[in-house]
Amino acid sequence: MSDTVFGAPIRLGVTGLARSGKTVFITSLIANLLSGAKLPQFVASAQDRIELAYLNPQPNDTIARFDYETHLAQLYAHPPTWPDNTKGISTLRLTLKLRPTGLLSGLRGAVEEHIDIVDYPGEWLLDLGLMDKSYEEWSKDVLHRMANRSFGADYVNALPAKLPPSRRWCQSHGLICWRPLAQTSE
Ligand SMILES: Nc1nc2c(ncn2[C@@H]2O[C@H](COP(=O)(O)OP(=O)(O)OP(=O)(O)O)[C@@H](O)[C@H]2O)c(=O)[nH]1
Ligand SMILES: [Mg+2]
Repeated sequence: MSDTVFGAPIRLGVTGLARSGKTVFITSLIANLLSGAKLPQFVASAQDRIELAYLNPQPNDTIARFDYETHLAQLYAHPPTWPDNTKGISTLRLTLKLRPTGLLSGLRGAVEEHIDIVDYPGEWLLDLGLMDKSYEEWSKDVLHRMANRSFGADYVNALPAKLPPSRRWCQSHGLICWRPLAQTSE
């Protein structure tokens, strides 16, 4: 962190699949930093350079604020509860006042470093691969992969030659076929 360009906020995206612990981790990280706990893996903390940590208003009002207070209260409640699964993106700005390092550190005052922590629903990760694909391309890829798997081959063989099949055809074969509503043929 001492090597970052001072003044430029750090955007910290916490990533992981759904239910992997992102929201709990972010809540815990913020609580630890605000309470002045020593975090050995965080160099600034291990070197005892954090003079102060505090929450700041967000720079971007169009993105929801990470509801740190509610998540923390849930974890501390009697009985404690885990957060609900995250429905949308949210951010929180944490500001650290850091003692400078280097030769001239004795001459410089503390510097402020903003960290914008981003939380989002883990299931979005699985959707990233869809961003550049049309529905037809995605269907073709899935069916191609299914055909190579023992449990998928029967399903693929049962499908009509013309794809994607109509909802009526799926129902008459006891299959659940999904496609965007706008494109559904009866
Ligand atoms: N024992 C233990 N369980 C945890 C911990 N952190 C998370 N969990 C479990 O993992 C579940 C998911 O945690 P979240 O932080 O909500 O996971 P997430 O990655 O934000 O999930 P999404 O919002 O669905 O993407 C919790 O409901 C707990 O059951 C932890 O530190 N210890
Ligand atoms: Mg979450």
